[in-house]
Amino acid sequence: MIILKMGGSVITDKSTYRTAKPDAIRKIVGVLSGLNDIVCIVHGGGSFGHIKAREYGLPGPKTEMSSMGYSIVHRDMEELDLMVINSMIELGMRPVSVPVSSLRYEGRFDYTPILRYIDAGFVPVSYGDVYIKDEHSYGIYSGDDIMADMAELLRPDMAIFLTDVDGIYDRDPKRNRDAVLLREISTSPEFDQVQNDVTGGIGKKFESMMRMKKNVKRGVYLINGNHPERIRDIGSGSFIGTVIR
Ligand code: ATP
Ligand code: IP8
Repeated sequence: MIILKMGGSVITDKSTYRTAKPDAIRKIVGVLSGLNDIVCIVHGGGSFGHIKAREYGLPGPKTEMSSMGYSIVHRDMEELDLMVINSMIELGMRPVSVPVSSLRYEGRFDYTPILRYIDAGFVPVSYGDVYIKDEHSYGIYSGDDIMADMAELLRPDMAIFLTDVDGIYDRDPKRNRDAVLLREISTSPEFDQVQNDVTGGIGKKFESMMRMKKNVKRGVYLINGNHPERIRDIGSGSFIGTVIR
């Protein structure tokens, strides 16, 4: 059993509002459609989530402005989600979209609909999303948080995160040409602050990955989503990526 998150850094251009990378989505789905143990897919927001969230004060207190932002961010995330869903259907998968904004009851997320879809043979797809936190405030639940929750519920063999770099490095590989890829890790490196990300960037992602490792049998992987075929190399000597166990 595998759960997988397509990161916003690989399926969108994170610096330009509402800009998807349809070829990257198709390439990833092409590999996923050939695996028979994918049970749940999650995707991030990239430029469909983080840019407007920041602009409208999300996460944060309920105001006229943030309420408008809530609708816009959710609409944009649905648009990105539809691209993922369309690719999956075109490649013969049976996806069903389950947004977490509709799963919040009494201060927690109720994942029963996702579990029902898995039991019925569908591949539920969820994504980082807005949610009503309480009477006075809105939250943003990251795809990384959803992955951690799924790991706890499903106890999968593997959890795979796809981003636009080869794995976890000792420093941001985009800013440091001599950054070193960490192939197997158990403690946190120093992470640079990501300015355009309302859910904490790579540092927060690493925390979620660490949190979930006890619930994942074979390991939590971070792989370059521009080379999704590397998923098939997991466990072999030629594998390129990072595993946390
Ligand atoms: P989203 O939250 O939109 O779904 P994502 O899950 O794809 O995005 P990001 O939060 O954007 O992931 O994190 C990936 C980015 O983190 C990479 O583009 C990389 O440049 C940056 N990064 C910073 N420090 C590191 C590091 N030490 N190792 C790996 N990546 C790093
Ligand atoms: O991109 C947050 O999810 P993430 C998405 O997985 C939004 O961190 C709506 C900003």
